[in-house]
Amino acid sequence: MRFAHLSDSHLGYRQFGILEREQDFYDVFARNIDKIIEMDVDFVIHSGDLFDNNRPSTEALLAFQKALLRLKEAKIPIYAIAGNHDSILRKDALPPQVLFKDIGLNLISPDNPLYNEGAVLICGIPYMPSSQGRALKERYDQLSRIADKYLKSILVSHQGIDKWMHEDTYEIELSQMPENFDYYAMGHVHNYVEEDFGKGKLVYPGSMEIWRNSESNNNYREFGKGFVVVDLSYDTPQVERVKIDLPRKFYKEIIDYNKFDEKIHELKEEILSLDNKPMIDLSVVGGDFESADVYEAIKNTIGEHVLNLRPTFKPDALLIDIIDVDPDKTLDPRSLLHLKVNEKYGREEVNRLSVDLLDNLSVGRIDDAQIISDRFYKEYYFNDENMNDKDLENSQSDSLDDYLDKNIGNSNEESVEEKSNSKQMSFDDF
Ligand SMILES: [Mn+2]
Repeated sequence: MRFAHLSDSHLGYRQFGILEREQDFYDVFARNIDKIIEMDVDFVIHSGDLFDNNRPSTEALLAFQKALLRLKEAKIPIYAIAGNHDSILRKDALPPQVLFKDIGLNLISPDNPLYNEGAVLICGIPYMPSSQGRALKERYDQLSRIADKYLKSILVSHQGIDKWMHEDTYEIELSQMPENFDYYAMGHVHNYVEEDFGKGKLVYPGSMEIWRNSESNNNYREFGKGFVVVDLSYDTPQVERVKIDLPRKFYKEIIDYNKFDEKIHELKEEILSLDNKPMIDLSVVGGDFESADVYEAIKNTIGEHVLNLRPTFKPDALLIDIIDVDPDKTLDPRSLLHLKVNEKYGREEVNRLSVDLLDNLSVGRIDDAQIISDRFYKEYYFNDENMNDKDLENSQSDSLDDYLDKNIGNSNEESVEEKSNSKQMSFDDF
């Protein structure tokens, strides 16, 4: 039994507001689907961030509809979960994926977390923010108990695991993951990851396109972008990386000002040989020059042959030791916030809450931020031990739906007011 595993297609993303970049993401997605059909797999798993946001444009919806209909024609079923980009936390709100259920999308959701493909269990949970890490762990364990009853099982999940995430921006530690699945079909990390884990393999296929410039990195040069094909007929799943060419080249060039004329013309020659206009990150360093003059010279030489040009200038006068600073790290607002909140409160769950709130509030997801706050409050301030024990006793594997329903919550949960007197901590603890 062979299946294709892909993730993080981010349909609808328009990098730097450039229309061609939006189209690139659609083209790449179609190329991945072409190749999957050509390889004649038994089914497909998509591990989240199918769309770049939870209100996709018609173009983005159409790009997926086309792919889905082609898979359907080829009689290849597809299973998918929602990622952090394309999920809606409010309980009764409908995620965009729902539009495709009637034409064949098997959506793995809190209401339908379990599927069978032949004798193989396919199960999972949509993205959960890091402030709900404890609940996430419980849900993994629940699915793990169900997997025990199957000969082969696949866990589908869109989460950051500590080993592959920046500092503290993960939701779960590798050591907390259940170990009895044959294959961990992960999404969220945009680099390619293939790891022996538990009984089998854990794979992040990575993003399908370069979603942030920083993804044009060593991992990309080594593994490319694309998907994997997994063969489950062996004791340990066999994983084959399938690279899909991107429509556009990314350059990250550093030019010594003393060789500027020579280098910029070499670059121009190379660019002219490409089919599509590239994206260019260009730093001019060293020497004595005016940034504005060099900028003019760059624009006049290659400006009309590139899709996007991001120049930086570091003449001798500015070359202190800024070159060693990793801008992704030090200026990442999530890391900064995490750091600051940690200095003030020193509590990991509060750090995580702050980052979750930033992620949602900064893109206008007010409702989701409210839900995250409510859940956090319930998890850490109404943590009634009796109730939790009872929940766990009652959670038979066949009542997973009820269990998830109860735990994933329901913003108007019964007992908030009743229990408000039995709290264990107060907000003053912050
Ligand atoms: Mn993603």
